[in-house]
Amino acid sequence: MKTFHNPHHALHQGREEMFRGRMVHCHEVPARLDYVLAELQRRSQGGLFLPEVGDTDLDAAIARVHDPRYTQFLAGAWDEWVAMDPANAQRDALPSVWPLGNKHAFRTDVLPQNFAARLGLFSFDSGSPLMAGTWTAARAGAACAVAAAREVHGGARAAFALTRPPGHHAGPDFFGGYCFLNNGAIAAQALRDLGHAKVAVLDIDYHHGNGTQTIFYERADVMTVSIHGDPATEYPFFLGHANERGAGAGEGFNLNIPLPRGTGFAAWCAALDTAIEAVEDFGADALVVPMGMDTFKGDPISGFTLESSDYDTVGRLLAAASLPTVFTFEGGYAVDEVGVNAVNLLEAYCRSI
Ligand code: OKP
Ligand code: ZN
Repeated sequence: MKTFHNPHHALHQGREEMFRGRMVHCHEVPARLDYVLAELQRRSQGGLFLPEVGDTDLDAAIARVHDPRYTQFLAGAWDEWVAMDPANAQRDALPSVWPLGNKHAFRTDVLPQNFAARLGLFSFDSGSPLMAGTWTAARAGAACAVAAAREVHGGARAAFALTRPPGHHAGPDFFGGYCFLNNGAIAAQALRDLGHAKVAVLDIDYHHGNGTQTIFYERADVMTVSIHGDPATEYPFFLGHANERGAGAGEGFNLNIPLPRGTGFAAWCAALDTAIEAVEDFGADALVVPMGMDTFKGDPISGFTLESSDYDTVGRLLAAASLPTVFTFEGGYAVDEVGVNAVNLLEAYCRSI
C-alpha cells in the first residue's frame, strides 16, 4: 500500500509536558515517525509519497471536521503567544486554565481576548505543547489523511497516512493528548464526501479516541469503534466507557471496548473480533484505522502487553474485514520498536488481501 508521509512533521517538536506537578520530557517525538519511515524503506513496503492536496481542498477538508473558530485560533496561536511576551519565543505554549466545558460553571461562548485563556478554551490538557511549527505540521498531516482517502477512493485497497502530531484526541474545537487536527476523522469525512455511504472508524490506539467519538457522536453515517485502556484508570479518563453508544441519529453507532490495564493479546484480539463484527453489521463501505502502536508491551506510557509478532495477526484480521482502508499513525512511544511494529501490521495486512 502507498504511504503518504508528512514532510513537515518535525516542525512540531515539543520540549516538555506537564505531568503530575512537574515538567517531563515529551513522549511524542519526531523520531517516532522517522523510525516507521526507515522501516518501510528497509522492507520496501509499498511506495512513499508526499501528499499532493491543494490549499483550498485541504482547508475545506479540515473545515468539514473542525470549527473555524478553532482552526483560526490554531493558525495564529504561535504569533499571539510570542506577542504576549517576546521571551515566549524560547518556550512552548501550554494551557493552564480551563472553562470546565459542560457544567455551566464557565462560559465558552465568549471568546476571551487574553491568549492564555483562549489556549485553555481550545484544549483539555497541559500535555500538548504548541510551538512555532505546530500548525504547519498538523496541517500537512491532515493533507496526508486526505491524500490517503483519495487513494482508497480511487480504487486502492488501502493507504497509510504516516503523520504526527497524532489526531484521535482532537475534537471539533479542542486539542489535547498531543493531537491538534483529527486526521482519522478528516479521512473518514473525506471518504463520505467522495461518495462512500457508510464509513467506520476502528481505533486501535491504547488510548480512547475521544475526539473522534465526539465528532461523530450524533451521526449514523460514520460509526466509531474504539478498543482502549479503561478510562476508569487510563487517559483520557473522562470518555470511553462502554455505555457511550451514540446519541440522537447516532444512537447505536458508537462502540467502546474498554479493557483493563495489563490486558494481553488473547483478550485484546477477542475485542478486535467484536469490533470488526460491529463494523460489518453496520455495513461500512470504507474503514479508517487510527493505528496507535502503544498497545505494545514495551510502551512507556501504556498498559497492554502485545508483542511485536502480534501485529502480524492484527494486520491479518483487519485485512479479513475486506474493506477499503485508510490507516492513520497515532500513538506508540517505544520509539526503537515503533517502526518494526507498525510495518509488521501493514505488511501482514498487504500479504492477506
Ligand atoms: C496520545 B495518543 C503520560 C500522561 C498521559 C497523555 C497521553 C496521550 C496519548 N505522562 N499523557 O493516544 O497515543
Ligand atoms: Zn495512545
